[in-house]
Amino acid sequence: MPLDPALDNECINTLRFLSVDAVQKADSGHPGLPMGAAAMAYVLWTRFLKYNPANPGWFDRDRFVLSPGHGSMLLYSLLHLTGYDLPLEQIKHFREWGSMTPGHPERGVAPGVETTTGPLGQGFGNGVGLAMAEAHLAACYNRPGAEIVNHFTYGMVSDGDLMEGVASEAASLAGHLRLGKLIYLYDDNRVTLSAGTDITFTEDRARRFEAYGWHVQSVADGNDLKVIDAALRTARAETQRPSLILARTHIGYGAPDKQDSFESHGSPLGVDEVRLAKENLGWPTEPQFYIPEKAGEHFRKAVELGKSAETEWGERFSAYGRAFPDLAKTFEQIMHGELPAGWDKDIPAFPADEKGMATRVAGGKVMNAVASRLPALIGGSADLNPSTHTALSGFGDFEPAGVTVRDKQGAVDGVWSYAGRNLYFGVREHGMGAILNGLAAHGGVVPFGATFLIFSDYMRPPIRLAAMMKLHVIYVFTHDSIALGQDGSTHQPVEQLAGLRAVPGLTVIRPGDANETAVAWRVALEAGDHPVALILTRQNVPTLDRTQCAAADGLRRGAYVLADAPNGRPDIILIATGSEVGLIMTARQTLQERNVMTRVVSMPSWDLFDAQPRSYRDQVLLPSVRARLAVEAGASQGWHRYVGDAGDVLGVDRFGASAPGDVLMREYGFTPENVCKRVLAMLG
Ligand SMILES: Cc1ncc(C[n+]2csc(CCOP(=O)(O)OP(=O)(O)O)c2C)c(N)n1
Repeated sequence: MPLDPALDNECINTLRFLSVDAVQKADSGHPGLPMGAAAMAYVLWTRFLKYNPANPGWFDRDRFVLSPGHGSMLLYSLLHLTGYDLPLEQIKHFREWGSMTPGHPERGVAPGVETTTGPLGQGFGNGVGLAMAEAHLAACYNRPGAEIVNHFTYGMVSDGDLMEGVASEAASLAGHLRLGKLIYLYDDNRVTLSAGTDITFTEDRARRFEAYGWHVQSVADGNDLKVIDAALRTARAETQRPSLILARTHIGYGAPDKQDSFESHGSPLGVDEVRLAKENLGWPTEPQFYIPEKAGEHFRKAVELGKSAETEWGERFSAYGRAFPDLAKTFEQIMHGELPAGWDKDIPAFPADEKGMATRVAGGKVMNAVASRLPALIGGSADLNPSTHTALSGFGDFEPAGVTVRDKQGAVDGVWSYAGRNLYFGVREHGMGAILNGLAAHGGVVPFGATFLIFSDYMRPPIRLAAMMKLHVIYVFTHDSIALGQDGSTHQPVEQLAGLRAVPGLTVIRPGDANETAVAWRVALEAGDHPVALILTRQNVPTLDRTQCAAADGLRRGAYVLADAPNGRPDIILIATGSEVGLIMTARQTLQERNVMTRVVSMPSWDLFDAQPRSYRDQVLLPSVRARLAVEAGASQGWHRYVGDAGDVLGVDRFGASAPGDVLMREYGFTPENVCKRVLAMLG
């Protein structure tokens, strides 16, 4: 590309002032970052990034994540100028009701936004997941001379991102994994929302990232296009380490009174300062939203470039399809997120068994039964494989190949490379959550991540983002109640179920026995466009005799009548989830002997139940039967919605304690006797 410094400068100022004008018009937003980081964004987007504005979903595009989402106007300006379907009108309606330009970039709202960012640090983690997905798919599907997966993951990260712990977790893992195609530009402007970093953040960032195993470069002037260009080239050539380019920039660049001040971070510059900034950088003060013709044309070359890049890829993919028809078919399937025919053929049916099986164990069996037919399923735990039972046996370890590893204890076997389907997140739940989002956002993989339910608290930010982004992520949360026992109250979840159920768009399922667990996994794998959390027990629960009660498939509707009063007219409805289903089934026997007729409802998922038509919900929770008892070893919050004001809840509304699980369950009242007592009290 011929060098034309005047044109470059015009393009960069176009980015700056589109952003500044939009923030000013909205009277809200963050002008400082776009002004300071426009130059490096320009270099990346016009010289390196591979994308097709006409098809934002093109599978082999490079991914770009703007981790400091508050700089959204920079991204919107880039998307508009390079020809994405984001009209100037949308820029003019930045932050307005119904616009495609919300305050922080949201996946699915403006085309070209890969992940929803704003909570600092999350985007950093997403990028690691995106790069892991690329590495995995490349290892599985590329063949010598036939590379159908070959793209970079770029990101812009800020001081705030690097301060947040989640970025440290993700950076540590990315360094270990040697993700050479992950490249971050660090907007090193040394100013945050309310302060200079001199009073908050003085560690040596370059050495910190070197210690993580990253390839680190420093650029003294973030407006020096030549140096940025060279640094990006060097980063791309480094295949063994992720790259961080620390580019010294100036927040609010060009604003005479606000450059380098936190005042330019999160408020409009003000009409006068906008005028002064434009004058200072030689920009016409009018009209607003000015796009010089030549700059516009230059940015729009991306349309043609993108089209030919995708066409060329399409031809390569056709040739690949001729050479490797089976692989190509599988690739098409995973790319479109389709489940292959017969994927669930090998899911076991578990025989009735009084002693039973922990649902975490049943879950592990189901995952392993489907794994060979579902190549997209990949995942792992935060250092808890022996406890969560989530290893995919024989499906290999996702690790950099060719590295000598002294101690492979804990590995699963099979390949030792990016083709491995077992991910090792280490003790990094928060990072795991953000990485899972990146994996799912990439597409081509269905990621799962496992830990103890109590530590889902460490993952709440990415979980709510997964739900917001409608990402198909599967969480496996085991050790789901006080019944986990002697690890004590620090490890015993109480309020976590209620907290997860409160997340809009997250399906939470707490299956009652092995067969419900199998159905829960089916629901999770079929979910497609939203996250699902499976809540599983540590302890054994009886595997119900399905010849004596309803089929486990009822789980699909969230709640179902497991066993009914003989005459269909119960005195009371007993409702439970998970490990408490077996308990109310036992209590039912005793009550029946005392002439109390019960209906037993298994209610593994509020979300699935709430989505049913009223008629079905009324069939299950008969409106005429107001005596209802819900039994769940978790916070009672929310249950009154189902038991009504005449009902009762046997829950856990205090912290647990350290003792054997069965002792705790007894002490907390989870016994058939206590259930009967509560029922009899209710019925007077
Ligand atoms: C997790 C999280 N905490 C707090 C905030 C509020 N916040 C938005 S931007 C910001 C500081 C930004 O500093 P930096 O990342 O350096 O961005 P810059 O000021 O350079 O634009 C803060 C604290 C946030 N978005 N996310």
